[in-house]
Parts: sequence; structure tokens; C-alpha cells
Amino acid sequence: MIKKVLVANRGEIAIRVMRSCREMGIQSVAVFSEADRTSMHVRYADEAYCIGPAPSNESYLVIDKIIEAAKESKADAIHPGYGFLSENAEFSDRCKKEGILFIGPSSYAIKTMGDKITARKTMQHANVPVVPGTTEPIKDLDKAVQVIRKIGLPVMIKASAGGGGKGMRLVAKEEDILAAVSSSKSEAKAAFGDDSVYIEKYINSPHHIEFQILADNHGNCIHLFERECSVQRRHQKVIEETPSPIMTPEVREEMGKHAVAAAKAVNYSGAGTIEFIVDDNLNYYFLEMNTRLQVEHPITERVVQVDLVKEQIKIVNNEPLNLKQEDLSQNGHAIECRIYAEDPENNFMPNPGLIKHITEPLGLGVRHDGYVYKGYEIPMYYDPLISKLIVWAPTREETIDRMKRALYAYKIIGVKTSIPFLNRIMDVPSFRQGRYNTHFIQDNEEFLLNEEKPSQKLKDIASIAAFFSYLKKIEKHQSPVNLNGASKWKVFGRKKSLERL
Ligand code: MV4
Repeated sequence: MIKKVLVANRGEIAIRVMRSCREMGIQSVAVFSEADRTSMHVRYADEAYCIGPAPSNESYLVIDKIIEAAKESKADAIHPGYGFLSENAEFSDRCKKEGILFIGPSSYAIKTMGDKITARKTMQHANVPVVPGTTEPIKDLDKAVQVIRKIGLPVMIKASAGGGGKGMRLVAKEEDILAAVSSSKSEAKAAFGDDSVYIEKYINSPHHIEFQILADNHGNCIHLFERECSVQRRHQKVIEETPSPIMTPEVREEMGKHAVAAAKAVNYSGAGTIEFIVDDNLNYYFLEMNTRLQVEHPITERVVQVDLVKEQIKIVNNEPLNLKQEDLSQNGHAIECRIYAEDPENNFMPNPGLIKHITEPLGLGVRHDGYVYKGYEIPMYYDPLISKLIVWAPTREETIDRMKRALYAYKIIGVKTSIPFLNRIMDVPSFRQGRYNTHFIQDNEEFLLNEEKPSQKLKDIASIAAFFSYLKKIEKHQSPVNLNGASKWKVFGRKKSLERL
């Protein structure tokens, strides 16, 4: 039985994992870089170890340092979160060798799914639909041209070691094949040290729909339905929702079965995600598998009512899943907005810095997974994700209205954020109607980048400034208003009294 978990991560996900540990009576251990001494995950944990300088390749990515901290703290298990070492086969193996439980799949599953050509082959064997194309690396150009003639243009050239769009090339004309293959190869070689590339038929304007799965060590595997992740910018997800507005019960059931088959094909253990690209006719194809807990997991947790981190821990404890496929259902609707410290008006440049003020959204149906606090300085070394705003309501329409309410209430001063941009997405008619695909942001760029009316922003700043000057006045026992016996708070909340300030 796991009694202590080391969380090999930082930011919101480290705290997210520790929350579940705390509920399970499990001690949590934080690791942190020198840039993260004042990070909230360090405060939240029961104990914490510094693992080196700020750059992640000298701290969060150094296997030896993480293992050393685990041994020093006598942790039974390591949760890798997402990013960093979460999909590192060597790390999964090393934990095993050191007698520490890795809260994730085997190195075999990570390796098989990490190599996209091997993954495609494995999926074909398991009768999971893959995009028409090759299942061997392209050896010579003549062969490539032959294959492409058979599949038909346009095609995608993709790097086997890639994923997430790296090394990917679209080929529309036969004379462009050579240039695409060689540039894809050299990009893959430079990025991954592996220049194997393969060919896929191009799916025009696809949806990205992924299925959450859970598999235990006793042969049980279930899916927890889909997440629609088509609102992306440069292969970075911006908004996710579940259920997908384009899904039908029949396709959902079929895709769910294929997702389970995909996981079983690699003897999967733990929480994982099967990504599909889906065309407008709901033809779907396996794209890749993410062998980790994902950023967007909370929307599934809310709608299916399962704590995925607790399930991960129970699975590593060798407990059989006590969730049954037929007992699971999707309850209402959930949307997640990723809040980044970035400037949408300046090409989404990261905008790290000091949080001078933060008011987090609260209220019915709102979950806020974050880690920053007033006075915290977001370091420049890591992903600029500030938090995730997850909103639930019985229907999609109400969820969008509630998201707008929560985005309205969310005030951050000190760094530029994606909040105004997200707010505008909620107003795009095709988003409201649930009629969008992976081209959504590109197609609506002009509307989305139109600056928010300054009046609302100024109103926010003015009201916050007024509030703080008021607080200062009460600190000095100088009541600024004639209260006539009424509660100061009640009076302050009224416009009339404000005018008398
Ligand atoms: C594709 C595709 C169209 N056809 N493959 C982008 C990232 C990587 N995960 C795979 N990607 C795509 N692969 C074929 N055969 C279009 C994309 C794609 C995309 C996929 C999912 C989410 C957003 C996307 C944005 C642009 C292109």
C-alpha cells in the first residue's frame, strides 16, 4: 500500500495530484528547482526537496535527482504529472529497478506508443482504424511517390518519433514530395535523433477527439468517454469540452470500444488517452496515445464523476477497478479554459512576471486548478500555464454562460493573460453552436484578436483600486462614509454609497 508519493512535477498539476493524495491519507513529497522555492506546490506538500537549478534539464528532467529525492524521503511511489518525465520509458524502468512504484504505464507501453510507426502497426493488428498510409519508415523516394499515388494527394508526412505536430509536413502536389520528405526527416533528426518518417492521407479540417481510458493490472479496461479538443492554436489546446458537440451515441460507443482495444493492445496499466482525428462524416482514425494523465483530465472527472488521480493510485496498488463500464455515464457538460500568462495581442508571447493581484472565480459549477497567489512571480523557465478553469452545468449552453461568468469574475493584475481571448471564443457563433473543428482559431482570428473594450478593463482596475483604498481607510479607523448605522460592507456594495466615497 502506497503511503507516500513523490510528485515529480510543479505548478497546478503537482498540487492537483497532492490534493488526491491528501484525501487518501497519503503523504506527499514535492521536488522543486531553485526557481520554485516559493512555489505553491512546495508549501502544499508534506515535505520538499530542492533538485537543482532553474532550467528543467538540470532539475525536473534529471532522473537521478528525482530518484535520490524519492529514496531520501522514503517515498513508495512517484507521480510524474504531465510533461517532464511523464512519458519517459527510461524513467518508468528506472523507478521499477529502484523498487519505487511509477504511477503510470510500463516502459513497454510508453515505447510502443511513443514510436508512431510502431503504434500504427500495433493498432492495425488490434483492428483499431488508423489513417490510411504507411506502417514502415519511408526508405526511398520512388517508393514514397508510389505509395502517395495509391493513397491520393494531399498527404501528411509525419515523424515516427514526433507527435504534437513536430516534423509534420502537408504535401498537396507531387513535385513537393521530395522537399517535404527531406525537411521532415531533418527536422525529426534534429529534434529526436530519429529521422524515420511515414505517410498518412490528409484528413481535411478534422476534429481532435480523445477518449480517456483506465486499465488495471487484472485485465480490466474501461473508457470514460470523450473530450473534444479541437480548439487549438499551433498544436496547443486552448479549450476542451465533454461531451463533444458532434458525437452521437452510436459513434461514441464504437469509438469507446476501439479506445479500449487500443489500450489492451499494449497491455496498458493506469490512465491513458487515445487520440482520434475525426472528419465531418464522423469517420475516425487513431492518431496517437498519450500514456499519461492529461492537462484536460478534469472535464472528464466532472462529467463522469471519477477522480482520475485516485484511480491511478489504486491501480498502482494492484487493486482491481471497481468502476464498471455499464455503470458509467456522462452527466451534464463541462468546459475547460486554459489560462496562460501570455499576450494574445503580441503573438501569444509568454508573459511571466509578478502577480500583483488575483481574484479567482468561485461559485456553483466552477473548479479552478491553479497554483499562483498574490505576490508570486511566475518564472520564465517553464510552461506559462497559470491555471485551468473548469466549469460544469447541466447543458452545453448553460456551461458556456457559466464560463463567461467565471471568466468575468477572474481578475489577474501583473501579467497579461489569455482571459480576454477565451472570453471572446465564448461569443463566436460557431463555438456557441458547437460547429467548429481544428481550424476554428485560424478561421476566427480577426474577431478573436479584436481588443477587448477598454471600458470593462478600466472599470475592473478602478473598482479594485477603490476597494483597496477603502480597506486602507478602515485600517486607519477612518470611516470614509456616513454609515447611518448600516453594515459597512452592505453600504459599500451599493452604488449610491460608493459615489459618496
Ligand atoms: C493530421 C491532420 C490531417 N490529416 N493527420 C496535428 C498534430 C498531430 N497530433 C497530428 N496533427 C494532425 N494530423 C492527417 N493524416 C491534421 C492534424 C492537425 C491537427 C490535429 C489535431 C488537432 C489539431 C490539429 C491542427 C492542425 C493539424
